[in-house]
Amino acid sequence: MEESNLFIPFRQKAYEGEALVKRVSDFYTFMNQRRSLREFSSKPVPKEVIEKIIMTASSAPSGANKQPWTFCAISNPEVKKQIREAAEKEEKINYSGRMSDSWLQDLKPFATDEHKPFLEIAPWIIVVFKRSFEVEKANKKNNYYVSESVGLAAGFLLTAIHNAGLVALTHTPSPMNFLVKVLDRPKNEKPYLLIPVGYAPENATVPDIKRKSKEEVIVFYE
Ligand code: IYR
Repeated sequence: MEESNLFIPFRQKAYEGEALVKRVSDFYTFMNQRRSLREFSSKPVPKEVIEKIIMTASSAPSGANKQPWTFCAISNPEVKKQIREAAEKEEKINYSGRMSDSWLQDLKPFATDEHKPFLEIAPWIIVVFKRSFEVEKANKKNNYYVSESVGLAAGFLLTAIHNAGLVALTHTPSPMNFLVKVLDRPKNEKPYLLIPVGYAPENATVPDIKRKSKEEVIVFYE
């Protein structure tokens, strides 16, 4: 990737007035329909779809444009099985003592437990890795604002998945180090999020949770 000081014209369509208000309202309505699912159909999703979704994620802003991320996309049943088994092993320990009582209480509405069958059922698992440094000619070069950058890319990823009419779960089996081994990742990569992706199954249900109101989340200083 070559960097240069060249500036090029910025092109983006702009909107005003009613068209602007309609556009942001429609997008809010669309995005507000996004939900995390813990059940998936096994219906296949083409590789080129996953590839394009990941490239959308990779268009996110990042510290000094270092793009400090790697996305591993897994459809191989044997690898998915290994991930499920390792994740369930950690989660069993979490649910039987590693998580506090108040944490378990907070999770009640989501009816989660240590069983993660969706890790084998979903046609794809995307594992997002953060790259805290790069190795250039045997020299370590730190990346900048790595967690912020990868978080932004993960947000873009979820948006692209939703736009595709697919569903996902932002899953964090903890600890996630087993993913480095299972996926044979280099030393500069740390697992950040594990995201099963696929179609929603028929008759899927989701917890009846509420999103905060604008009064709760916005403070204007006019
Ligand atoms: N990682 C566990 C527990 C869990 C934690 C939070 I915070 C959630 O929002 C959901 C689950 C699990 O995946 O079951």
